[in-house]
Amino acid sequence: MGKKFSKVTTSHWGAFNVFVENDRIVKTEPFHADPAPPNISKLVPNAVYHSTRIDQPYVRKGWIEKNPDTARGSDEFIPIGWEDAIDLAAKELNRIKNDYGNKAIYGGSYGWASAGRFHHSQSQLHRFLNSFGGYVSSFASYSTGAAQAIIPHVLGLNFHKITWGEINSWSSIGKHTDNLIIFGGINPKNSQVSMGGSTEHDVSDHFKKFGKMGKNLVSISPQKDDSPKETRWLPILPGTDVALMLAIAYVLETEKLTDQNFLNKYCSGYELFKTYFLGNNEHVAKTPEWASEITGINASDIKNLARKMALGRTIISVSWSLQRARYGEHPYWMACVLAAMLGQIGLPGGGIGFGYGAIGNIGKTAKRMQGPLFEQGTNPIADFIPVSRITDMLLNPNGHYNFNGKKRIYPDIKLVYWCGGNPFHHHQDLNRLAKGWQYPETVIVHEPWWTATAQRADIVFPATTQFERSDIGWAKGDPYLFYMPQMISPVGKAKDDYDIFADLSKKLYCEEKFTENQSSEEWIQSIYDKFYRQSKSLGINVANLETLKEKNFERMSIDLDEKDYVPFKAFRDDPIKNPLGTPSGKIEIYSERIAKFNYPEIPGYPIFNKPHLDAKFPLSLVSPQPHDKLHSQLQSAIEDINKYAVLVMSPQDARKRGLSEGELVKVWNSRGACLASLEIRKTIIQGVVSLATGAWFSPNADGLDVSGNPNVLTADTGTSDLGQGSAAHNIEVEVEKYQGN
Ligand SMILES: Nc1nc2c(c(=O)[nH]1)N[C@H]1C(S)=C(S)[C@@H](COP(=O)(O)OP(=O)(O)OC[C@H]3O[C@@H](n4cnc5c(=O)[nH]c(N)nc54)[C@H](O)[C@@H]3O)O[C@H]1N2
Ligand SMILES: Nc1nc2c(c(=O)[nH]1)N[C@H]1C(S)=C(S)[C@@H](COP(=O)(O)OP(=O)(O)OC[C@H]3O[C@@H](n4cnc5c(=O)[nH]c(N)nc54)[C@H](O)[C@@H]3O)O[C@H]1N2
Ligand SMILES: [Mo]
Repeated sequence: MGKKFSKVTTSHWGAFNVFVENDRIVKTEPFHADPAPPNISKLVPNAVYHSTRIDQPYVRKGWIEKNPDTARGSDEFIPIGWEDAIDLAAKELNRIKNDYGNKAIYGGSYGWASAGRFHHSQSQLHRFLNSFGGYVSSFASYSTGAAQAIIPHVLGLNFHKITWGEINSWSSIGKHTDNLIIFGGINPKNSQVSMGGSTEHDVSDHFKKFGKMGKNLVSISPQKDDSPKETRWLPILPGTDVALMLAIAYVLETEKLTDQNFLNKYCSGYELFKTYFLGNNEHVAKTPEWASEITGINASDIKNLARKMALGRTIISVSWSLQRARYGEHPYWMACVLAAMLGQIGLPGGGIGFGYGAIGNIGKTAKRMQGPLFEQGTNPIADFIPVSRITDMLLNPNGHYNFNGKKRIYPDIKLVYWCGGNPFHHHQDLNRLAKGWQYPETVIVHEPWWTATAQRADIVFPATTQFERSDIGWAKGDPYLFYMPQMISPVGKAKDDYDIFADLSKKLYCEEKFTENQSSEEWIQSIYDKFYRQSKSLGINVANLETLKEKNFERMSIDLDEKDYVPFKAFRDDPIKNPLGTPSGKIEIYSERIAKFNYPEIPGYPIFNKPHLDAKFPLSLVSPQPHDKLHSQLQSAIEDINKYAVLVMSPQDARKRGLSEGELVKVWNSRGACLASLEIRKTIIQGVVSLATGAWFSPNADGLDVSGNPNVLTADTGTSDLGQGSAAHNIEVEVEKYQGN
């Protein structure tokens, strides 16, 4: 590969041109059809050859020497050859299987890895472990754990069916919506990213248009820049949105602005719920004055907002961040209740919307189709954990826990296998994870880079990046199709995940099952052919693989702009013939089923639970997604530009603490401490600080995380016993000037 060329590839943050000279990526340039190309791609040339790339397989010294005085995270690594590494891992997998069974292998392996339909790390690992007899898996995601649990109880359908189906498109909002009431923001910064890629980044453009049309766009969030500048900012303290929503309900009910017909015909339990928010012997009335104290929003602003919402066509948009916090089920449930009170569910441009902006392709109008897929096979082991309960599982083998009405038991895990994720960036309370992580006998990790997780493995396999292999690029909701050509030879001795698993499966006598005697190229051809035939049968014309290889990419004709889909229309038209999948067939404002679970934090209807803030740590920390990268990916290239993570604080809070712009600060609470550089901004509400996710956890000798990872501070509790989702936002902290070197 000595020549000079440029080709297009795609990534989770979209498509870009890659320029190669003498087998080396020299630069990237934006994709011509992307109106707002992310800067993230510019990091690629540095990151791919960065000194943090893993050059060959490694084994942890204390593990191979069976030295109990060593620990993961503070040990040395010994380089070993590929053959020895495969041998070692195969022997270990066999030993664990023989001694404990496959139920002792955790392969949940959460993580985004890279775009590309065949070299999809999760599918690769899961197919391999299925071929080997199975593994303990994980349920739901860090993104939407609580939502996935609560929405089926309230609306009777799978949360993903809303995200990718029962949702108003941007075009429908443009045509029909008067009031877009946004909780937690709709941020073009976040919509840069979508699983598998978003090619035309258009969220800013939609807002420019909506602004010109004079729509009422309200952004209720602790940070002004959570939404585009066309919105009006209503600052709110994190974790208090349900109080605001309850007060809106109070105004709607007491001022007779509810759609009583809708509530009677399509909902169950409103009368019971009313006694909670109107107040009785047991419960205080949820008046605007009551909510004002809690949220920091004026009572008169709350009243005006409620009245305005009842006037025109209204969408209540709730970001995923609101449910990624303790009690995160409630804002989602309460948003459904408010939308039901307004009676616009099932009308064009009305109702609810979850996750606009969180993921670039939400709200796009491209036809939903089945993409090219590398089949994972079936898992003979039924056991799973809610994905973010990993530390609980490792610290409490055979321990009991509640989840969505069931009493469950944690498995006893002896081997952890991770491929394509970075838990030592993404999990909450990393110091606690570091303790749990010592429990298994063996940890195997595939990674291109020496991330915080690779540094805590026993066997480390160096994986190729997406630029070092060919693949197919396709994403839900995106009209583009890519052939992602191999750009460069593998860096160092890296191998594709597929080839690593193929070599392992040979040693483990499950090669037939895993590879079906096909090479990567043959798999790409066969999964593409299947996709090609499926698309044809749906009347969608796509190029065959040979043509796609030549063209590099194509835009499919799958836009549905003209025919705006109206979510929940069938239910609205005939609720008897088309009931919801809830026990009552209706929208459940009160859920008998949830009430029977007997979880104090989530009775049979949505309630406001006070966030547990500690007077010693008066600031509330939010930890949003980074604007300049994807999670923790390309982090080493970022650190070459900005050495420290950035903490955003209000001028009032900075003044109170005598802190100034650009200063190094220590952010801390009872769980940990990290270092960050201070940015003082009027765009954040007083009492709240913001530190983006994505650093590679690096505690120094004093336990201070110098990388600036907010997860040394976050709490490792589930959202509730119902969802057990990750509760990352709204954490109590204090900030002070950093006194060390
Ligand atoms: N405090 C706080 N924490 C959070 C969140 C929050 O809001 N606040 N958000 C959470 C959410 S929503 C998410 S989705 C998670 C994200 O957490 P992760 O998905 O774990 O984050 P990534 O950095 O994308 O991790 C992917 C890893 O895969 C590696 N990789 C890339 N390509 C390949 C490949 O081909 N093969 C292999 N083997 N590896 C590859 C990358 O180098 C990277 O280390 O973080 C969660 N953590
Ligand atoms: N550039 C970039 N984009 C990404 C990603 C990335 O890594 N980089 N990751 C992607 C992934 S995996 C996901 S899941 C999505 C996540 O998308 P979201 O969950 O929507 O995004 P977050 O960035 O976690 O949070 C958005 C904002 O919510 C606000 N917020 C926090 N708590 C509260 C609250 O209690 N009330 C209110 N009203 N607001 C609150 C914070 O100010 C925060 O800035 O983003 C995706 N987009
Ligand atoms: Mo996510």
